[in-house]
Amino acid sequence: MFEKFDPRKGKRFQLLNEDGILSAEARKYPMMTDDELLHAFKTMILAREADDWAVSLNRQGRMPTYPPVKGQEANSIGSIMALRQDDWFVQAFRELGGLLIRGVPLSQHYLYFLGNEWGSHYDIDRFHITPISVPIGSQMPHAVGLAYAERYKGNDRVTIAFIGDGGTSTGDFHEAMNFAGVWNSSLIFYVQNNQYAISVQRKKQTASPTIAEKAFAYGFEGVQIDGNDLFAVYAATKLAAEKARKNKGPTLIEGFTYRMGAHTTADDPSRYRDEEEVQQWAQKDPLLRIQKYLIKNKLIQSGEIETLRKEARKTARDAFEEAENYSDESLDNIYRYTFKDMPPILEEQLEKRRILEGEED
Ligand SMILES: Cc1ncc(C[n+]2csc(CCOP(=O)(O)OP(=O)(O)O)c2C)c(N)n1
Repeated sequence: MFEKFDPRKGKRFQLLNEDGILSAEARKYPMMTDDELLHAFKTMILAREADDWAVSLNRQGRMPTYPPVKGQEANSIGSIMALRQDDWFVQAFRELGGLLIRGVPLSQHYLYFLGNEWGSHYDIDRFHITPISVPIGSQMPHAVGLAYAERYKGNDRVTIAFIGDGGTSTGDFHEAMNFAGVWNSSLIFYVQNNQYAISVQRKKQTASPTIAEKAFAYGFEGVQIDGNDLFAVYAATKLAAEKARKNKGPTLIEGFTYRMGAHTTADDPSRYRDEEEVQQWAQKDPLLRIQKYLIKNKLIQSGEIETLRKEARKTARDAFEEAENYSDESLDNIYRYTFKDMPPILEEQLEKRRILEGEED
C-alpha cells in the first residue's frame, strides 16, 4: 500500500509542503472535504489555545503538571478524522486534538490534568476511547487485545493506538507489535515521533534509522509520514484503516513531528535543545501550513482566523472554569476509585483519613 514510501529506502510520505502547497499527486489519495478540513483547522486552533492556556494556568499555580501538545496537533486530529466514531481510540497522553474531534468536552480533559481521574473516564458507547495512559507503553497490550476482541466478535471496528518515540523502547510496544503481526490484527500503531522522550533524543532511543521500519520485522507494513502535514496524516490513516477493516493487517504509522513546547510544565527544554532547532521546526508548524493552504484556496480569509483564535481562547477559559468548579470528590470516592474490593491496608488508611478530616460517623 505504501510501497512508494518505504522507510527502509529513506522515503517519507508528505502531501502538503511547508508553503501550504499540495503535491501533484495528492488528489490520488483520500482527502477530507472542504468542510471537514475547516473543522480540523478549527479544532487545531482550539487545541493550540487550550494548550497555551493550560501552560499559563500552570504558571499561575492553578494547573498542576500538564504535557503540551503544541506542534503535534495534526497527528491526532488528522488520524481521528480518518476513522469512524466507533473505532477504538487508545490514547497515550498527548492526543488532545483527537479527543476534541471525537467530541470530548475540553473541560473533561482539563479536569484530568487538575488531578481528577474521572476526567479520563469516557462514555465508552459514545466515544470509544480508553483512559489516558501515563505509564509509558502500557496501553499497547490493551490495544492489541481490543483489536482481537473485535475480530472475535465479528465486528469490523479498527483500533488505533498512540505512543511516543520513547514508548517504542518498552517491552509492551514490542509485545503488541508481535501479537498484531501474528494475529494480523486490525490495528494501527500511531507513533508520535516528536524527537524527544523528555530530554532523550530520538537517535539515542533506537539505532534503527526510522521507527516505521521496525514494523517489517514483525511482518507488516510501516510508513514514516510528515506528522505536521494534516493531509498526509489523514490519507495514511484512512488507507491503513481501510486495509485493517478488510482484515489485511496492521500498519505502523510514524508521524515525524516536533514537540514545540516543554515535555511537561515541569521540564526546561532549554537544557537539552537549542533555540535554533526550535526555530527551524517553527517553520514547519502544522497550523501555519494548513492556514496557508486554506487562505490560498480561498476556504478562509485571513481576518477570520483572528476571530477563530479569540473564540477558541474564550472556549478554553470557560472550559477551565467549569473544570475548576467541579465539586470536590468525596474522600471515599478517591480511595475506591481503583479497586472493586479495596485491600485492607487501604481500608485502614481511609479510616485514618476520615478521622483526620473529621468525616467519621
Ligand atoms: C513506565 C514509565 N516509565 C517512565 C515514565 C516517565 N516518563 C514520563 S513521559 C516519559 C517519556 C515518554 O516519551 P515518549 O514516549 O517519546 O512520549 P512523549 O512524552 O515525547 O510524548 C517518561 C520516561 C513513565 N511515565 N512510565
